[in-house]
Formats: sequence, C-alpha cells, structure tokens
Amino acid sequence: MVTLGEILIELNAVTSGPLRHVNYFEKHVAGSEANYCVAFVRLGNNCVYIGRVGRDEFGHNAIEWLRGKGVNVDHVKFDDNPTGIFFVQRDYPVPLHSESIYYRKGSAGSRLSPEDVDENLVRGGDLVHSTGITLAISSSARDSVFKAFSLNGNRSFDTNIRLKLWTPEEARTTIMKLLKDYPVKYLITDVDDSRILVGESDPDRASAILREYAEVVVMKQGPKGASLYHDGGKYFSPGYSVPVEDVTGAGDALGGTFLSLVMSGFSMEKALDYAIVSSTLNVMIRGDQENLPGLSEIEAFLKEMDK
Ligand code: KDG
Repeated sequence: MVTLGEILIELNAVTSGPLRHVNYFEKHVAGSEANYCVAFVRLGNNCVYIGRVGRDEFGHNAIEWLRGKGVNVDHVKFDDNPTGIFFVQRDYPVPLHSESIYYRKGSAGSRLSPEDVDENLVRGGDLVHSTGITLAISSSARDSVFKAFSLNGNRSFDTNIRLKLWTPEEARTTIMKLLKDYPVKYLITDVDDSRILVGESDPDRASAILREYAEVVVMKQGPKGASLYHDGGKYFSPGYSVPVEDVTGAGDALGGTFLSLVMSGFSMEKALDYAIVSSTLNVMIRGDQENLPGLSEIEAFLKEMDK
C-alpha cells in the first residue's frame, strides 16, 4: 500500500478531564495514515508512506518510530516547518469521548505537495490510500491526493472528517469531488461523516448512496461494530465491550487491519471480524499504534471470546 498523509505527534493527557488541569502528557506517534500503515504492516503487508515531517526532534522521532514498526519511510521528506502536534483531552465533557486539539497550522506535513508524489511508486502500488484529513490540511496536500488517485485505480479512502480542519460544506464538496473523479475500491466511513457527505446517517441507506462511488463500503458504528457492503450484500460485525482508555485512532486500526487482510486474500467478512478486534484493542490504551495487533494476537483474542 502507498499512503499519503500527515504524521503527527500526539500528546495524550495521562489523566481525564479538561486540559487546563492536566499536568502530564504522554507522547505518541500518530496521524491517521500513519496509523493505517502500522496496522497494515502488523498484518504482514508492506506500506510506503509519502509525506513530510519537520527537521526537528519530533520529525526524527516519527521517522525512527515508523521505520521501527516496519513502515517504508524512504519517501518521507524533511521540511523546514515544524512537525505538527496535537493534544488529546479525554472523557470531558463527554465520557468515553476523546477530543483532538491541534497545533498544526503551517506544519511540515501540511506542505505535502504533488512533487512529493513519486509517479512510479504510486503506479506500482497494489493500493493507494489517503483520508479526508489530508484533503483538509492544505491545497497542496489536497492536490497531492488527487494526483496520487489519478495514477492508480486501486484506491482506498477513509473519509475521516475532522470539523476542526474544515466546514461540513467544504468537506462534502471536496470529498464528493474526489470520489466522483476517482471512485474507490474501498471506502471506510462512519455514520457521522455519511450525514455530512450524503445527508443520511442510517448505515444501510447511506451505504446504498456511497456504493455509487465505491465497490466496498465499510460503515463504522463506534462501539456497536461495523457493517460491510459489497456485491455479496451486507454483513455486520458487532463490537466488544472493553474498558475504554482513549478512542483516538480506533477507526484507523479497523481500516488498516481490514485492508491488509483483504489484500492477503481473506474474505471481506472475516477481515472485518478481525479488524473489529484491532479497534477494540486500540481503545484500551492511550496512543494510536501501540496496541495494533498481528494475526496471532487477533486469533488469541477471538479464541478467548469464542467468536
Ligand atoms: O484517527 C486518528 C487521528 O485523528 C489522529 O491520529 C490525529 O491524524 C490525526 C488527525 O488529523 O486528527
């Protein structure tokens, strides 16, 4: 998989509550597409990342971490702007909810530009992946996604609408243009994003509309689970009830695991069941990537749950 996006440094509140009273933060490497890459690699496939990080300590941290996880970072450039960061506020004011507070304007990652998109690399990928976040962070990052999607028909996209980055109207216009110009094989989305994109949050009705632009739709439904829609019909995989520490990155865990297993030849239904396990493990800790499981861990989980 070739993926384009912004790698961020996450500073996760060690304690719940409003950040003004949080004294300790834990550092993690994050960013949706980087999360996807690590989930993808954990299941035995290769992921190449296209993006930029700052020529700073956080940039080196991100590169060394992702390389250590087995992600190919040869196409990540160093940029004179700083690596973007965000803080996670947990359980306040909504219990079990995490809020991302960004400090990323003008970041290195937002300088991603079409010239960074190596045409041969993207053409040679089995899958090219990006998200709504990369469409939102700058016009050059958006153009990069359009360029990459124009080069390879095997496309995957996670809508990941972050309303701190753009308005619902901007998100709808830009994402729907991308999907109209470049229909995808795999569309990973959720009920909130579907309401913004097609004015429908019922999973079945929203997916029926979105299937015009995607061969396969994965509709995440938070702790309830996720549904899968493709030619074979509809399949629902329920979630598991576990102690929740931080939900940030759970959707990426699900998407990255699903895509990797499908690329390995799993049936989409089995891939979704396994992907739900990834997102379940993900919410149990702070950090987006540390709990991403490999195949044996997923199978150990399922054996215990007797699913
Ligand atoms: O999906 C998790 C991401 O939201 C998180 O890692 C940070 O990429 C991020 C973003 O832009 O919100």
